Amino acid sequence: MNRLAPSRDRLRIAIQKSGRLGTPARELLERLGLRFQESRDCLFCHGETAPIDLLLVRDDDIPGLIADGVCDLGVVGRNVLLEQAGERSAVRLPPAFREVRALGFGACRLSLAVPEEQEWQGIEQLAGRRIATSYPALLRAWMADNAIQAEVVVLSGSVEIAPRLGQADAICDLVSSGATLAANRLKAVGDILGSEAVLAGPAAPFDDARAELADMLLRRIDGVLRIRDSKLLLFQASRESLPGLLPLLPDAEPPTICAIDGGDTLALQSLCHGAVTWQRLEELKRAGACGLMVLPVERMLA
Ligand code: PRT
Ligand code: ZN
Repeated sequence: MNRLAPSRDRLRIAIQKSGRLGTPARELLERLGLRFQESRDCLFCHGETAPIDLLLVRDDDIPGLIADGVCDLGVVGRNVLLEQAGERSAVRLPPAFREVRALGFGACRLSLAVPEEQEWQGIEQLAGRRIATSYPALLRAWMADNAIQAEVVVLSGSVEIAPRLGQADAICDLVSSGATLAANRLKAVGDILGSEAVLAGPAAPFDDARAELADMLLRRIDGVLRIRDSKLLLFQASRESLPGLLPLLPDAEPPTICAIDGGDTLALQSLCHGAVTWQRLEELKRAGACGLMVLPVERMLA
């Protein structure tokens, strides 16, 4: 049952109110050209630039809000989305949400870790042990896939401290830099999921005006993702140095080339998707490029 009547001609996106994904999700929406009316404690922000409204919530609520039709799309960690999908399937509920796009921020891993001093020979060592986690559905699915029978100790937080408190022999928790594991004298021994922020949507497609709005949003997201780390590289070179230069362009689209100075000198411009480092510029210079310039790409419409 929907708790709020869904508005069929406006799209509603949920993002984390605070926490790790809140700010990057807002920055993404801003880059998509979306602005919202805001008041400080407001959880619902009316869209000013498009019929797309914003809901500010806890990340754990996002999959359920999509399942209930309260919101249409949400930005949430893949770990949360898949955990809740696993919980639904364990009680034989049909799939209600799915990952629509990986968004390239909030990267982390759901990892298994054991005390540093423990010798590690392989995952068989986990058999019969207690593993503490906040992600029981994902852990159980991984255990089933790997034929490991262990006791799952479900904790809602402070998972890393469980081995030292004698609550568990190993843990399964999110890791990004690894500093928290190290601070708790644990070592990662394997990943069960690679995660990042994703755009989540309902399992079934929209059948009203929201379909077009969602398509428009996805086109803009794809444009933003495509140019996220892209740079425009401009330089000049002689015609004969061209074959040596082209392989050095970092993950580049075919360059636009103009002949100048009567044809012997070329002016090149190339959209590079890889990092254009100082080192790479120096390599290009050694291979004959001059007047090298790297420019940020603001918007692109293919
Ligand atoms: O309040 P609300 O319920 O909305 O937020 P929350 O506290 O439940 O979530 P939050 O903001 O901590 O995380 C939101 C999402 O960010 C997660 O679901 C992940 O998808 C993603 N993310 C990315 C992370 C991390 N990196 C991360 N490092 N989420 C949590 N951590 C924690 C981890 O649990 C561990 O305690 O950070 C610690 C480890 O970090 P390192 O850098 O020391 O390895
Ligand atoms: Zn949460």
